Amino acid sequence: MFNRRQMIASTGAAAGFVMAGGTPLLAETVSLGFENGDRSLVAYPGKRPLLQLSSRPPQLETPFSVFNEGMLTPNDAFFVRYHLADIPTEIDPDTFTLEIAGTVATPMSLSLADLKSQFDTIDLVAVHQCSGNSRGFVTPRVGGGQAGNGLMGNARWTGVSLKSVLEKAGVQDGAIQVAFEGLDGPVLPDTPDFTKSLELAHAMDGEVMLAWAMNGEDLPWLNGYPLRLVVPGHYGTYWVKHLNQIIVRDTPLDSFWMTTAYRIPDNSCACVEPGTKPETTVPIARFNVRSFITNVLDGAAVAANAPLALRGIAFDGGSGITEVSVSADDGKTWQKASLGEDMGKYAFREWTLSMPVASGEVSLLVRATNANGQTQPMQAQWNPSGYMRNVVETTRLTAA
Ligand SMILES: Nc1nc2c(c(=O)[nH]1)N[C@H]1C(S)=C(S)[C@@H](COP(=O)(O)O)O[C@H]1N2
Ligand SMILES: [Mo]
Repeated sequence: MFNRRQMIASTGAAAGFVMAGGTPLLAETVSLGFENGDRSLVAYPGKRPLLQLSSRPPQLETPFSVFNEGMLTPNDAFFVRYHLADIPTEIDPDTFTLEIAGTVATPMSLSLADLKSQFDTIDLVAVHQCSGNSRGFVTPRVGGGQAGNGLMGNARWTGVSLKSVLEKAGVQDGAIQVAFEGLDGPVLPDTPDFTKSLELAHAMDGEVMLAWAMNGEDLPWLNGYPLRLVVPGHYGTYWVKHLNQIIVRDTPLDSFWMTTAYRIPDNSCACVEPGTKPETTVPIARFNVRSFITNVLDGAAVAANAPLALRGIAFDGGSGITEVSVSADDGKTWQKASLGEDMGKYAFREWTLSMPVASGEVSLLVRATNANGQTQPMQAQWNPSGYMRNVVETTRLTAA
């Protein structure tokens, strides 16, 4: 383990990220199942070997088998995504401060100890998912990190509500947005710093959190130690890591990361005709509905004409999953799965189903529905950034 003050013993800039006292473990190559989807498993500080999408900045994907380990994604297997390569390598939790400024009555500087002692601690299980999760499966292909289905995870987050902190600072008339910045930054001067904003009402909803713990432990370094924003039900781009600055604004944040990146077509499917550009866009917001089989992987061989035990996960943007069904006949008939423990409307919902499969090549489809009646499309939808993929997943099996 690295000590709390210093994460990395030595990093030559060119060498990138090197674990204290060692070199990254290059164990094996894994195929994610699409063109150019071969990834090395690489171990970073605080992480087991994960699928490396890039090293500068570190982008690590969770191997899909992890989602069969339980409903909470282990900290050492949780995905990692950064935009900018100058990530903090040393943070002293005793001197770290969070600054609250802008359109507030009392600008403040809060230590971790202040946050832990001056506000009510809250706890929430919530899925965290990158907008570009599953982008590697998008056809026609789009630019950006070619990810499999591992840029998601479910954790118990502990911290304080952003509302309670903003109330203490006293939001003033004229405030319309709240902006968030972390300790990481660009390497080149022309690259825009990573900064995001939420509308004031969203920031004040009592659910958006400043979290210091994940699954009962300090945040892993690469997941935003010592403090990050948690925006339940909303895509990961808003979950600012190493959060050290909150600015209440009386004008909309004019940041590349709000006005150009992370925008989706302004329609109900967030989609356009493949290969075309949307006329108008809006900032990406809530997760759509997704479901996966986790215990039987694409390409598996199974026994025919015997009950096949299926298990998986489903989630949505916070209305809650009400139904998961599986079809073995291209969607003509569906069998309802049993839903597992309800860990809250933002969490992974486990499902199980035992169904016999006929011999031969079998395709299993899995589809979830949420409390708003929203479900998953049978045909993949497309947008130029490859965001929000949520087509009904197909698992192909050979039953003999
Ligand atoms: N400071 C900082 N916060 C950030 C980012 C970043 O590049 N820098 N990336 C965002 C994006 S796009 C995602 S998907 C999540 C990834 O969080 P994780 O690395 O903990 O999985 O962090 C978000 N917060
Ligand atoms: Mo992301």
